[in-house]
Amino acid sequence: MTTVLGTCHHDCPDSCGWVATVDEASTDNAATGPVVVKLRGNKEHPFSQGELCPKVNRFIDRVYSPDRLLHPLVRTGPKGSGEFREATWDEALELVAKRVSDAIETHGGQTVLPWWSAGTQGLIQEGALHPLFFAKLGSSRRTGSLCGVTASGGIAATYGDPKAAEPSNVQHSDLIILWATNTKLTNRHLWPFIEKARARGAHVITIDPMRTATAEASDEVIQPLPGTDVAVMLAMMHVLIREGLIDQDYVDSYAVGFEELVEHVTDWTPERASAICGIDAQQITDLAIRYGQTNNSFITTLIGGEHHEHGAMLFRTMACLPVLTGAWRHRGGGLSKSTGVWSEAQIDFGAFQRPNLWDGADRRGLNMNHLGRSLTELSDPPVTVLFAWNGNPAVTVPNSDLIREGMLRDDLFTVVHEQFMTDTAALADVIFPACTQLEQLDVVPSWGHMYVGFNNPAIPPVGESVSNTEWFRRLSKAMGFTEPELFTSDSDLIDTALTEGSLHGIDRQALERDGFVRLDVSEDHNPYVEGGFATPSGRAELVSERLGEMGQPRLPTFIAPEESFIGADLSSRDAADYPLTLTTPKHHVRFLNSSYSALPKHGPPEGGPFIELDPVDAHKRGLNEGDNARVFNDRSSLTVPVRISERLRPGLVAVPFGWWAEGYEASNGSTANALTSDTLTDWGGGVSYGDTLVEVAAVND
Ligand SMILES: Nc1nc2c(c(=O)[nH]1)N[C@H]1C(S)=C(S)[C@@H](COP(=O)(O)OP(=O)(O)OC[C@H]3O[C@@H](n4cnc5c(=O)[nH]c(N)nc54)[C@H](O)[C@@H]3O)O[C@H]1N2
Ligand SMILES: Nc1nc2c(c(=O)[nH]1)N[C@H]1C(S)=C(S)[C@@H](COP(=O)(O)OP(=O)(O)OC[C@H]3O[C@@H](n4cnc5c(=O)[nH]c(N)nc54)[C@H](O)[C@@H]3O)O[C@H]1N2
Ligand code: SF4
Ligand SMILES: [Mo]
Repeated sequence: MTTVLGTCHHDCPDSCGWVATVDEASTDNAATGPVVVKLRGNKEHPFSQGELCPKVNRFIDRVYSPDRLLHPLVRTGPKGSGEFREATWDEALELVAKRVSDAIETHGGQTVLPWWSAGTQGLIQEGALHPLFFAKLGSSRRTGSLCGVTASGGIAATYGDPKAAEPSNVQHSDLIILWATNTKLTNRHLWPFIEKARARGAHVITIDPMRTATAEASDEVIQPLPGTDVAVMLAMMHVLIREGLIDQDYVDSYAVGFEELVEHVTDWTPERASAICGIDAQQITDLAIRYGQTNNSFITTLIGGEHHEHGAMLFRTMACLPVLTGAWRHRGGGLSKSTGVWSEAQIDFGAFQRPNLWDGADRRGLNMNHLGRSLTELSDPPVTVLFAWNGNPAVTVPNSDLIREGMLRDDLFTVVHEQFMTDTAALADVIFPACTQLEQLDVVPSWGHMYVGFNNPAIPPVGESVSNTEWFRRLSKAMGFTEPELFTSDSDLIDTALTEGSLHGIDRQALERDGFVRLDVSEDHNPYVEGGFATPSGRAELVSERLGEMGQPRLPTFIAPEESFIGADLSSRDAADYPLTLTTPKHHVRFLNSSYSALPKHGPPEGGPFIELDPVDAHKRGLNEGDNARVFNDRSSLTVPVRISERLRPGLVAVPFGWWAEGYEASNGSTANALTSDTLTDWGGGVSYGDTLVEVAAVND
């Protein structure tokens, strides 16, 4: 037996360190060669501290699942029939090279669309080689983001860049606000740091429209309607000013626009906000006073708030709060969000973009959230080749019936690289088998803490699967490309990003030996103790001329999303076709987005998809617990069992996201995201899953 240090690759803030135990001599598994017999958390890892999670505790089941794709597959039946035959790598590559070359000859390079997500968020397996390969093809470019860029863009509007506090600093705080984040589910290894603060008497408030597991574990819960937080924040500002709770010295020294902001929020009384966000004016006043009276108040947030039409504005406004109270001055004070920007400052992600490989011509950008539109609406040129890997867009991207419609086009050639026959893979023409994190080399930058992880492969690739980088090397060879950069080895790719460019002391040897290293940031580092904002003025911008130039409000401003009843006469709700707001949250402890939902020890114990609604809404529609209901809007319709609870409020319903179509009892390919809105966010290129209206009706059969 040997042990191998690695790091979880999932798109999860915790980036846990792990230890794989490998039986070099095992013969009791279908896989040839060494077998991983145990995977546990690395006790030395300072953030995850030896624990993994209910998803990854069973990662070995995933690696050796009988459903794993182990050989290239070529479609034999009609599109979407799921009928494939095994092919050799050579045959499959040759087919792809021919179809791609023909398409480019007919329509030009931009007919090719690459779509990837963060199935692995490792440095090289997510980021390397594909930029070169698609630049060489002259393809369309993937733009936008499913996750994170809107939040970062919002914070950057106020601070100049998205830098905020190290999340574990929460342990030193006396007032913790978990704002639009479900820590206990999505960021579980941060919770012990919150408990540390609590043991010293810290008060924990969760602000979330849904009474989540995190809300249940908090001291106080505030449930605004989704998409209304900016109104709450403006009223908080009003109260902070009225009650003299501004740190005037901090504001005068390190911010711009205070006078204009004071004027702007004069009318934003808690009563006004209350009418929009549906929480008591007194609750908003109490929140503001508690926030203003606590020196080291700490707001923890991640991504939940960005999935709205005005998601960036939410983060831009939130970033003003710790400036106004001067919380940034104090240990345990400030705000934390994803920490990706810290790794980006110390690892040279740009090293993977070699601009010399293409002629510098502009290539059209297509937002990844608009995959369905890109496949069904473009003509100049149409998308006739889709490469999809490292993600499951047929399930995870909004307005997904349109994606399915596009992927069913006979004149579209789709190439997928996957570990499993996902809903996306099932719509492909050619599928290549992908390996898992236990089979590949990588470095894992974290977006939830300050440690960079290393991932040593524990075993060789299972079956004929290959890593993303090896897939691109093989595709480049099949296309007849010869530039040496396209064939860089994994180890050299890592060196490229760690040693070229802007690295500040990430020592690869230490990384490989220990499994992680800390970024060059001290543990008590607080980025804005003495201002130092990255804006042109060097100050936090309560008023932002840059936003004005982008056509956005210069000041924090509440704007109701278009697909909502917010700000509308609520009696109009009764007459509307789609009177209910739908949220489609991450809900299941055994899923990571749509990953794991089809595995037998993960999916079935979660019990299947459902619609959760308030007794008031249920009874209005004659629905009882366990009944089947239809949830529908103009985009799609789903049939799911009813769960009645008081975790939401009247007018707000939830369908958990993550199940593939086969998880629904009756589905012709639709999943929760068939219903969701693909309206883009105000800035940042994200999308507003959370601003979706539906109606729910009993199914009479
Ligand atoms: N178990 C598990 N863990 C995960 C994931 C998973 O799928 N499963 N996914 C990972 C990924 S990719 C990410 S990005 C992170 C996300 O981590 P989080 O941002 O913590 O998670 P979300 O569930 O996206 O959103 C958090 C909460 O925001 C609330 N919310 C939605 N709209 C609003 C609003 O307008 N106002 C307020 N105040 N709250 C709102 C939702 O009800 C939800 O409970 O989690 C990661 N961790
Ligand atoms: N309604 C709704 N929709 C949402 C969200 C929500 O809260 N509600 N959350 C959004 C968020 S925050 C995110 S980040 C996205 C996530 O969306 P996706 O990134 O599409 O997430 P997954 O469904 O986990 O798909 C990852 C896929 O990558 C594959 N994979 C894993 N490792 C590798 C690898 O090394 N190589 C290759 N080729 N494949 C690999 C896995 O098998 C899996 O099928 O979903 C978004 N969609
Ligand atoms: S999914 Fe997240 S919590 Fe689970 S092991 Fe991976 S990094 Fe840790
Ligand atoms: Mo995400």
